[in-house]
Amino acid sequence: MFKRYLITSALPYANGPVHIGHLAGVYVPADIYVRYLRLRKRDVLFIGGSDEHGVPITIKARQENVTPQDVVDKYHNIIKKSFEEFGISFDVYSRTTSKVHYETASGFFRKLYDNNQFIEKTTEQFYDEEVKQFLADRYITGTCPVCSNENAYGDQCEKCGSSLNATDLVNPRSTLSGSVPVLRETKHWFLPLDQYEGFLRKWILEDNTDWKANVYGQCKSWLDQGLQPRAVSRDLDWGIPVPVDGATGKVLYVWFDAPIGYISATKELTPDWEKYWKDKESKLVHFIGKDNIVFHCIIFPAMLKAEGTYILPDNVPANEFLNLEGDKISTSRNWAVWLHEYLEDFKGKEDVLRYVLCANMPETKDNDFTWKDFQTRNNSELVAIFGNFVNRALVLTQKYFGGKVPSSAAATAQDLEVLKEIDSIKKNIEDSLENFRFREALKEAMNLARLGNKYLADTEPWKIFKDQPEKVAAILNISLQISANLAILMEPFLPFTSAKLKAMLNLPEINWDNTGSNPLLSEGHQMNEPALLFEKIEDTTIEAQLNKLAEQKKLNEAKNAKAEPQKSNVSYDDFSKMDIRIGTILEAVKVPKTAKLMQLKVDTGIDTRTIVSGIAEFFTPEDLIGKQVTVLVNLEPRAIKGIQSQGMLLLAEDKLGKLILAGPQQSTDNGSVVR
Ligand code: B3M
Ligand code: ZN
Repeated sequence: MFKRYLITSALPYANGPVHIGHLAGVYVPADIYVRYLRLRKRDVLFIGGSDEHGVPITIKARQENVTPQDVVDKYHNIIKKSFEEFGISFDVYSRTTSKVHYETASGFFRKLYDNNQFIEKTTEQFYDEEVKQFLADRYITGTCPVCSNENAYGDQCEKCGSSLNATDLVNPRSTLSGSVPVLRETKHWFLPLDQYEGFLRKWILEDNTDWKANVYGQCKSWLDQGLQPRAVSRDLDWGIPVPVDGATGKVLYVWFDAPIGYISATKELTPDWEKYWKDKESKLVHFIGKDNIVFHCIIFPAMLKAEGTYILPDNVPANEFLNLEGDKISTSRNWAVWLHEYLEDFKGKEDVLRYVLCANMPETKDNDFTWKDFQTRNNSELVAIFGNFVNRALVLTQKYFGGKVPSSAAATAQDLEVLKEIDSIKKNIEDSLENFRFREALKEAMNLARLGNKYLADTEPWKIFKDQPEKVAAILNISLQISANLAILMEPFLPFTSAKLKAMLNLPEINWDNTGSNPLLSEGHQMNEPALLFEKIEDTTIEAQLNKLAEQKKLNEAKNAKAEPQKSNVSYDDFSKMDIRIGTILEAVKVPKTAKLMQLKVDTGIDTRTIVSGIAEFFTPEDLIGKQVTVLVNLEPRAIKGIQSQGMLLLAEDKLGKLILAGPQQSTDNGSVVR
């Protein structure tokens, strides 16, 4: 067994808030694992922080028209706060723009440089002549040479996970100007990964055969393709300057500095950091998503090996991706459930999301999050099983025994059998958690609630109290022992619920190791008033979330929709038959008993006339009165709902079918002819 644990979770780019995909992939499993280790009294540090360098940040800064520093300040704070509220229990949540990180990352580079671990090479790299800038990483896209994904980045294809050099891309394009880039010479420092191939093959393929199949498989395929030297510097103005002479305008590659961020954050946390990073008796585990595997299993270990004084990760339990309602989560398409929004919409229901994301965790394959499943898991698992069981046990104890734990003296062998089952369930949870099988662990923990629920349903203590109060005492005693075990064994998964339950049980401080069939609550122990642990989630709540997504889908479709094709030509004569004028709307009232019709009085400069128009869905009378509009005045008059309409307003219809008042740019005399 290891003496201590160092648990890291991928540093999210501070270019946007975090969403359920990040949570299910990285932070929920990491937090469960860490909470479990803490409960077992292991020496553990949980490291997190924001990744604040690299092109993802500068791209966002350009989009928002602010500085990169503004971007990282904004999102670092949003991310940090929402992690806290969601109960992700970091020992430190740092950031890679911190002073200690600059020093640590520079020092790391400098040591490798001084020991001649880099190759200094002048190579040709893509350059955008329009914006006069080298195109690092995400500044360039093109077709992935491995999987033909047309939107691969200069350093990585997110579709197949390949790590790329920009010059590998087919049909490269600048994301800054859209132009075809040219090649220009520039000097950079390369980590000769090819020289580490032998070491990596042995370390991963022979010594780490216990890694998850998805992780091991990806590593093997990279190693089998052969490793190339990787540039660890970039021509960018945002990042940690390359700490050597003659490197003006060059910064460390973000994937060089970011993993060192784990070390910097540990330094920030404790002066004892070296114990965790350099002692063979420490177990280092990286929680990441599958798109980060190459960086954590190949490149960072090679860096650590080159440096020479650090331990290597013992495991890298990467998860696959979570989809949302059958579609890939995407920040640019805003197709996501954002954590900070969830926390607003579902106050006090942090554990529901933790539960659903764990139950549905993409451990071995991509999985789908749906709001319907979220509701079902809440209503028919958390409420109907866990909540219902605990509530019945506590309410009945309150009712029959004034909230004092009753005597188990009358327990039969059968009753005690139920208690015994806790031991095997606990053992299963431990085995699953130690091996990063979180879904299975949660299922086992829920089995304990199921066991209790079934026990009460089978014994029906509410029916026999009058005749057999001692028997009821024993049943409730056992049910309360199960509840107390649930309070501890569920804590890694549902920390907020566990705290509530502990308070209701008035549970003394109990270690994980004391849980099991030995009673946790002694006879006569006074408990507090029970309250519901979970509440039902109504259809309307789910519909609101689904509507929000449907709106987003519409917007995305509209963004992609092309403008209507041009109609066939008309002669000038035909056109000049139309008499189009500028007019002012004087009055507007909705036509009663219709949804769409508005009756308008318009000053056309020629006269004041009535026009009936199908615009009431989009405007209130106040939006219209006093506005100048374009009017087709010689349209054949006709009666609409019994009102004589003389002419037609000309409005623009956007891609979503919404009408827009698009009148003259400048106010002018009514009656002015439009031609
Ligand atoms: N920021 C990539 C990501 O957010 C990257 C992880 C760094 S971990 C050292 O997926
Ligand atoms: Zn690819």
